[in-house]
Amino acid sequence: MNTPQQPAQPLDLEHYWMPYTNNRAFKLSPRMIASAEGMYYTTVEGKKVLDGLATLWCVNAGHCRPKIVEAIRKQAGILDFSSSFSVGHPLPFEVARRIAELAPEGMEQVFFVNSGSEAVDTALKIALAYHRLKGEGTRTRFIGRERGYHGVNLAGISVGGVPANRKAYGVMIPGVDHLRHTHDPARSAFSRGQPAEGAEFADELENRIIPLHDASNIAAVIVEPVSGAGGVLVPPKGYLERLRQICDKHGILLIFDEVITGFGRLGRPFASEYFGVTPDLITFAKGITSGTVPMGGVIVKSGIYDTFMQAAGNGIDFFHGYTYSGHPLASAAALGTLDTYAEEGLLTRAQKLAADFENGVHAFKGLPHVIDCRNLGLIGAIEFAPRAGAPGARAKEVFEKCWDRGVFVRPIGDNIAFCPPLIAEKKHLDEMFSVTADVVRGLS
Ligand code: PXG
Repeated sequence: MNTPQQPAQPLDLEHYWMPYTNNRAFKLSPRMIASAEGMYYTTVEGKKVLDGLATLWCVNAGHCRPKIVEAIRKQAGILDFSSSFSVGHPLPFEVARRIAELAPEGMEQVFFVNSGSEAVDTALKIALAYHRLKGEGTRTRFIGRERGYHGVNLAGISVGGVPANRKAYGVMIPGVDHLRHTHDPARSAFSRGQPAEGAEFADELENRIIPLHDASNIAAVIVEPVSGAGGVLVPPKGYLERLRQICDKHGILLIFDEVITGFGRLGRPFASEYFGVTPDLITFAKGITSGTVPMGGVIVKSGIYDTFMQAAGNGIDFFHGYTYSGHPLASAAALGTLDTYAEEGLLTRAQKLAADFENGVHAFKGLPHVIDCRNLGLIGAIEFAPRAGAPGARAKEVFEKCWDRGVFVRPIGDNIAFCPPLIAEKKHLDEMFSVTADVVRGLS
């Protein structure tokens, strides 16, 4: 049992500007978590709340798992910090080796950062520098996708396609175009798993975007294999394969942003393996440490790494890196997490739960206002018809009422997303879905 730290005096909420939060509403009526264990949080009032979103799509091993906690504790007393700039320490080398073992064949090198947003900007910079080293320095454009979420840094929101994340920030980085999203409720609502229709959405790359910009100006295409924060959009069958073929044909790098799908979400270590499509770069974060200590990274095809090494002569090969790249505590947390995943078979466990999860998601069909149910592996969403004049209100109400009844799920626009830790058992799925369904039945 974890004993939460109690503040010395009543909390002053005034000074912390919370991210992605309605600060005024929160501070009037805070939802405050004191501790967590396994599948559950405990609030400061002592209420248990089932974590139906692996917190923010990251706590894949569940909360406060002993091996991970112990690895972090121990490392803090051995080597608190040492950088990776020209001097090193052993841990990130070992983490990189373990990740390369899990990654698709031919993707052997890992560059570490501290978040998904940094991973995305790093991958885009690798793409630019790579083409320049190959003598194709005109390849400077990036192609993202509508409803894509690639973090919050300026390059990430530029290739991203969530309007609210872009609206306040002007032109962002130039030279970006977007594929259309793959959400197609007219043909594909209530698809179980991958929609059968829609592979041809990928053809827009070849039919519109490449003719418009010319392939010689395009560095990379970046997509989430399954988009998460954009509302859980599952790729149509054949879509990712088509993107891969078109990129190959035109010398364009393909980046899979696996910040959510990495580390077991679809029942394989990476979604790339699940779909049988190998990108040139994979971004990851979240699940690498099961959310415990910030860490992210980019896995690259060996040919890309080799290009940098060959071109560098005696100098630095990549003018990029963060003070905390390969941080000892994050690396220790990653090793504890990877051990936990291996010992408990968590990176393939979603396969066992996927059928129950799919049935649970699709049991919402027919409930009030539900216009779509989507799922793959252990990620899913239900979508409501927007309330007249108040888009997003239904999902927000479901989130709040579920929280009050001890289940944490995430509202995204008019969607409710489900993404439980990979240690979930059927009883947890039942609890998550039955509480949510009860709340949905009462929706006006
Ligand atoms: N790429 C993807 C695919 C993500 O889901 C990031 C990059 C950025 O990661 P960092 O570590 O910089 O946050 C993410 C993060 C939501 C939500 O609204 C989703 C994320 C983060 C916070 C909220 O569901 N995904």
